[in-house]
Amino acid sequence: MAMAMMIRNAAASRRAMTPISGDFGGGLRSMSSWWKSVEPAPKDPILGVTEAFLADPSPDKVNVGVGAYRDDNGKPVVLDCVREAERRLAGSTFMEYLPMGGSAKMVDLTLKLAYGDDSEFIKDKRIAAIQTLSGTGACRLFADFQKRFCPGSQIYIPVPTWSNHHNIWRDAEVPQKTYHYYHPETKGLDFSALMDDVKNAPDGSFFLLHACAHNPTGVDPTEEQWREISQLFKAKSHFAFFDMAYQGFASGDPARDAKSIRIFLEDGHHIGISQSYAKNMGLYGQRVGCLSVLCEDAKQAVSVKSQLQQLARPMYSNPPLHGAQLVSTILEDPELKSLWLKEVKVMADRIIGMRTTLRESLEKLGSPLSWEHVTKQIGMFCYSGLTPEQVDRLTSEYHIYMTRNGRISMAGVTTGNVGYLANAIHEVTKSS
Ligand code: KET
Repeated sequence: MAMAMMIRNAAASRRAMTPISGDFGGGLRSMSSWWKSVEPAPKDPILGVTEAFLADPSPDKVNVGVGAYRDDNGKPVVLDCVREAERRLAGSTFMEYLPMGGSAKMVDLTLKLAYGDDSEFIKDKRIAAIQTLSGTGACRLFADFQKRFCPGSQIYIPVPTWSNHHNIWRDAEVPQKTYHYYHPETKGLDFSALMDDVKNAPDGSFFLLHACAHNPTGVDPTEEQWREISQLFKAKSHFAFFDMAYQGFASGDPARDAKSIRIFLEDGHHIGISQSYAKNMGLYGQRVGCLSVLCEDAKQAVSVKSQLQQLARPMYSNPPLHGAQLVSTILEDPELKSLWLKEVKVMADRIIGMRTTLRESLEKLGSPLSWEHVTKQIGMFCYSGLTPEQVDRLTSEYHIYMTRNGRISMAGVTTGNVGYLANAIHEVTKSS
């Protein structure tokens, strides 16, 4: 179902992007006809939900669409460590351009979170890394890099995945293949099908992996399964590109959430990583993240970094300053860093608590369905199993907004709305 939707969306996007044909050679043309054949683009399956939510005047409305953390009063959160960093930066008059690769300090501190504080790869300068426009920018830059330097290659993407992954590699003109990931009946990982797809892909293929807190399913491989995946990748000489947008949101501990990456590093893979501070530092609109590629040696890393910068230069020249300053201020001060780690844990724990309450509420209402997966899944999202039609009813009858694939952003569930949400879910599912 979700796959069919994705394919329909992709087809609609292609239609909407059909270029204008006509005489562009200086021939006569009325001014009004320039964009005549431009059709409205299809709504984004995630950000379009926020637009619809904002347009709804109902006082009961609930937004569990976009993956953005809210406190228990449903309010956006600015972390205390960020407030303190803001205070320390207040009055800073440095407004110069950052280099094309962004803040070297921020990048170094960010690499430690992914590769480990004592990583030999960092010490040996084997990692080519630049600051990016958050996680989306990191994925896109990698996709462009892949296209430029491995022009015939394709990318294997899990089913399902974050919808924007498809747009990113499509716009970078890298052909996409999919691999099995989620098993709708067990609502868990389809490990054997995943391994078959990894095995059957041509040697040396590119794979996109969610490092932790898989979006939208909330289902991650176990540590043992990651080890098996890594071994098979090795046997097949595949390239692993990790999208790590939720480091800290799976377990509450960023180091633990990097386990998949550390396993691949132990096994000697040369991986790529996208990191984002949108969620785990609440810096959504600051657009701060990092792209890194582990290279064979320091010399290769210099070349790769220079090429990443070369891709950034004509696109946005250099990344924004303020978010990078905030991240550096927090991570370079041990006290602020430990405050951040505490706050990440508080966010993760609130979500875990809401999972329990949502499941219990549905059970108390006498739901005939099993809601075990609500508490089994991890990270920001619950892949509820609601059908697109049931989601439509939730929106039209209860003003509850979520993506049509049934994904609930648990970060938007609060003590105040969980009962209302459970009741509405029960109403639309009880006869199924
Ligand atoms: N990767 C994944 C897996 C992801 O879920 C997101 C954001 C990103 C990357 C990019 O985040 P950035 O803000 O560029 O660092 N996901 C949420 C928001 C969105 O769709 O843009 C979401 O799924 O709701």
